[in-house]
Amino acid sequence: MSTTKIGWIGLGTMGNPMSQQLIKANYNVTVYNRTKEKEAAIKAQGATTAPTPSALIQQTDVIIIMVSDDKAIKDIFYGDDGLLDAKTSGKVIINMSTVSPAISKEVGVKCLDQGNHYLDAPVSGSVKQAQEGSLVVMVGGDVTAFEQVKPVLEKLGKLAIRIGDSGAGNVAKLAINTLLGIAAQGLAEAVILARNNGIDPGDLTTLINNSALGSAFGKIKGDAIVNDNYKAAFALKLIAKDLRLAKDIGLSTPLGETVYQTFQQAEVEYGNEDIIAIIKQVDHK
Ligand code: NA7
Repeated sequence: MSTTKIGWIGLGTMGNPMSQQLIKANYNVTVYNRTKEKEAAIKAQGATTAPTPSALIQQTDVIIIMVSDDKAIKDIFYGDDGLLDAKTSGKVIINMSTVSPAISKEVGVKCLDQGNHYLDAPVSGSVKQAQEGSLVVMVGGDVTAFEQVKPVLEKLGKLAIRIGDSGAGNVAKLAINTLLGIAAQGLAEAVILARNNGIDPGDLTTLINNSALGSAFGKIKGDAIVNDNYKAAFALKLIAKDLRLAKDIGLSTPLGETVYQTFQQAEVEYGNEDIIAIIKQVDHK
């Protein structure tokens, strides 16, 4: 068993399989989730639990956070019994959630004042990659802290690279997810154009997947369209959130603006469905 004690906060769609990877890799893992029922599965695999973020940081060395958004980060750091309440130093806190660069810079400074390091380390990849430990991890923050936790990050991802100072990981992630939104809407619009002119969507996606445009994303989402399966692997409301964050840091280009508008509108009706439910929004136009 590794001697590094891991504290894990956030057992949602991504956090649950990711934290399980660390148990499989023989780390000692302590978890905290706001909704306690979600702790049962990982407890059954050998994790212990902490009642609050403050208790969790005191018991562990490396704290990994995988929660929804900036609000969740604020609650976890600044809330009663939050991470910043603890009198403890020498820890590395890794925030793998997709949040704004601004919140990372803000809590990064607070962590340093506390005597701890903060890294922003969002991931590219979905549930399948989380289960396989094959995510792509992009890190912003202190070089030495990054080198210290790199072996842990490499259990979660096939690639973990530091790309700059605090907030840099968040910026890279927002750029990638802008491309993701454009790819989803682009695939949806191509299928609609073909279908409206008598081409079977399954035939079109087969052609796309065997062309130079073929991709893992296109294959999975093309199958989802053909099978009319919009169960969220990556919830549409999350990409809508990411596009808002991207807009906050300057997204204003033609495709960026369009995809931003389309996803904000789609979120109202299809927010809890998968990102590729964007096809239902553009089909209504
Ligand atoms: P999920 O499945 O929606 O999970 C979200 C997690 O965040 C879950 O553990 C939530 O706890 C937790 N959460 C949300 N709000 C709060 C607050 N206010 N306080 C504490 N904990 C909170 O998201 P995913 O796993 O799909 O995605 C995680 C990130 O990766 C996200 O940034 C994506 O954009 C990418 P709960 O169980 O609801 O109590």
